[in-house]
Amino acid sequence: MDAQGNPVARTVLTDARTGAQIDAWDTLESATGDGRSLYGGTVPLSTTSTGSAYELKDPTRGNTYTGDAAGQVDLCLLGTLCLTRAPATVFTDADNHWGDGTTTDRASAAVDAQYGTDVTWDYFKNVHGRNGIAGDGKGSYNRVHYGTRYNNAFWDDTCFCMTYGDGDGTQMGPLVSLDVAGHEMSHGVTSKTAALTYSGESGGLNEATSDVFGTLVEFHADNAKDAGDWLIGEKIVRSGFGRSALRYMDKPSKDGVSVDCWSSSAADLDVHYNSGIGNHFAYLLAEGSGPKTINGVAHNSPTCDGSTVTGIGRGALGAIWYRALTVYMTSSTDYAGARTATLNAARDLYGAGSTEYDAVAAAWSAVNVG
Ligand code: ASN
Ligand code: ZN
Ligand code: CA
Repeated sequence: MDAQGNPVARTVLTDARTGAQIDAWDTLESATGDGRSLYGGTVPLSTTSTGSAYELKDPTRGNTYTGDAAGQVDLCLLGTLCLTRAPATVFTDADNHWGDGTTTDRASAAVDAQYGTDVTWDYFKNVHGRNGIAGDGKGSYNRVHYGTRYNNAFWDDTCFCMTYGDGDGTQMGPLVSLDVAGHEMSHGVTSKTAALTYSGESGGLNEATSDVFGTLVEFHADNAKDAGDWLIGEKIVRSGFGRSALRYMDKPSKDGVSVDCWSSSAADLDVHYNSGIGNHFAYLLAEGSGPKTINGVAHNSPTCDGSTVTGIGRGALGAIWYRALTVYMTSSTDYAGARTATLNAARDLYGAGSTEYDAVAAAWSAVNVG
């Protein structure tokens, strides 16, 4: 193990007569490859050379790797108590050029998942100074091709890993897009920080946190093949799904199930629906109210109180939300508490009475919080 907890296989060459060390080197070496992804074009990949082949494992990002779940499913009791985790066999490749950009090659979805993990790692490291999901430099892993026609992806604290289905092909394709990868990995960040309880309003904030960072990850990638927008899952939905994305952060109610505005019954909703309040706040804070075309995608955000909100940009949103999440929110934080937490964060970062501080207050008021 090195200082970061990464496995190191050291080969030592010794003089057979004297036993003296002649040379020593690490057999696991970082190599630069590339992959043809399903959604992001050809992307660079940092992989591990084993000498005879390459593994889809990134020594520069805590040995985060991607494995093939090969259609297996976990065995769980009561929905959550999982006795076994299907082993994921790390992908290997002979020439370090991975996938073919289509589902014909099982490695293509793995390229997207590994790329999504890379970009998310870089986003948290470069923008927030966070070294890995847990902040300890250690990587996680991805399992792709989980189950059969499985229309979901999820983060699991117990394995510290992400799991992706291939979708049923009618409603969804493989769930390995950048925003979904960023969403799932951010559940790991939340669990290691505020640990927002996954029900009621705190659950909505947990989900909103993942949508916010999943979106900021998508923007951070700056990949023209999957440019940033405030939709979640626009790359994975198919015509059978009946709409263009899983969720719409500018106006969450566009999905037919989420809410745009806080009310006293918000806590009763599924966490993927009352997250709309937090998503709507985040959009308004970054981009402002009214119509706005971003990377060719039309957005249009209303306010619940008829006010006009002027956005302060995605960078300020990310800084404020991250500080609120890691310093001020706790497991039981609700929307009123999130208003206080983000105002505290904005005060720390920009000062009380700053444009940013006032915008946080205005954006929460615009979604009926406070
Ligand atoms: N994809 C979902 C999510 O991450 C899975 C779940 O319901 N937990 O929120
Ligand atoms: Zn989620
Ligand atoms: Ca998106």
